[in-house]
Amino acid sequence: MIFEGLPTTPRAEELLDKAFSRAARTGHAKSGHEAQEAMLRTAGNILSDNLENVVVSWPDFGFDVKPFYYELADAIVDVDRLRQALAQVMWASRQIERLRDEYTTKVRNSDVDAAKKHRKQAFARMADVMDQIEDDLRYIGDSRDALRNLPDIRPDEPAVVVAGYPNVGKSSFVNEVTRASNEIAEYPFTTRGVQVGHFERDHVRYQIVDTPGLLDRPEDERNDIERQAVSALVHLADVVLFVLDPSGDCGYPLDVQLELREEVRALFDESIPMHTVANKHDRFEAIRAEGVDATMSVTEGENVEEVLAMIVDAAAYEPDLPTRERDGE
Ligand SMILES: Nc1nc2c(ncn2[C@@H]2O[C@H](COP(=O)(O)OP(=O)(O)OP(=O)(O)O)[C@@H](O)[C@H]2O)c(=O)[nH]1
Ligand SMILES: [Mg+2]
Repeated sequence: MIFEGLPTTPRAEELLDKAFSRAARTGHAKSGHEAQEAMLRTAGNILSDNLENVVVSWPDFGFDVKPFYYELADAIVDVDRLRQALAQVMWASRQIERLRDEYTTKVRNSDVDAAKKHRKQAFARMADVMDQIEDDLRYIGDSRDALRNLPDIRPDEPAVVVAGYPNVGKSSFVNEVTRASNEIAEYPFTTRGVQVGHFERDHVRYQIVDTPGLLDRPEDERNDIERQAVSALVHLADVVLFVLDPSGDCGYPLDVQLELREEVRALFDESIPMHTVANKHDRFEAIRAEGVDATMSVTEGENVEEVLAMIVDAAAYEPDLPTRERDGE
């Protein structure tokens, strides 16, 4: 995952403290012009190097970040704002280098008292620059914290998106089929998160996405983040599994659940297959609804494997095979 290794972002205050206290130590070890010059160089270098490191630790959103990840990232943070913040921090790094060089010349060309004044003025101006990017550093730090924990969603791996009203058994199903891989990652799209798990069939790794409270609401009740999350999911899905609970234990009558199914169907491209499974078969006899592809009971372990086989078939994933060299080449 491209955002995984991002280091913590220092705060402006923190960097200033570090730069000025190291500078003071360097200054103590010397005297006269030399002390002032060494202080300038130390503080200037620490600030500009640390700021530059913040920026270069990020992938370049214009080049290195694939559209899919860009969209995911943009669902969680404002990528434009983040890119602006990174540009500001780069500017600050250069600005502090310029101040370092400008004042080094001044310090060298003046008497000791004036040299000290110049050095102090340089520090004040460096602190000003740091003040100007205080919010940018905070935004970068918050973005890093939010993006670092994105689970490894891979656009090139087949993905099953599981939808349906609350309490119908979506998580029960996802937990059951991902038990072997024993890892489900949280994705902070919504207040309740989106979970991504994996399972393997015929040596192909599938992603299965649990979407509590995300797809079970009308479009106009979603906030911006949720809308973008839905849009990312819509692009990711290779197959949708819609889970019904005909027993009504979940608290939603069957006709209401079927209405939601239509809404979910409309969200995804027509080319994306959607299958409907009626869960909690231990709690109802027969289901009278159109377009139900299977029944199962996750808690009783009834038909779960078959439902999985059905969606794997629907995803019809063909791993890329190495293309054979043509004759005559
Ligand atoms: N009787 C019965 N209960 C089930 C079955 N599958 C799930 N449940 C129960 O239904 C309840 C809700 O299941 P969850 O898997 O949490 O439902 P969910 O769709 O993930 O719900 P949200 O996360 O709120 O959207 C739990 O108490 C499950 O134990 C089933 O096949 N039969
Ligand atoms: Mg759940």
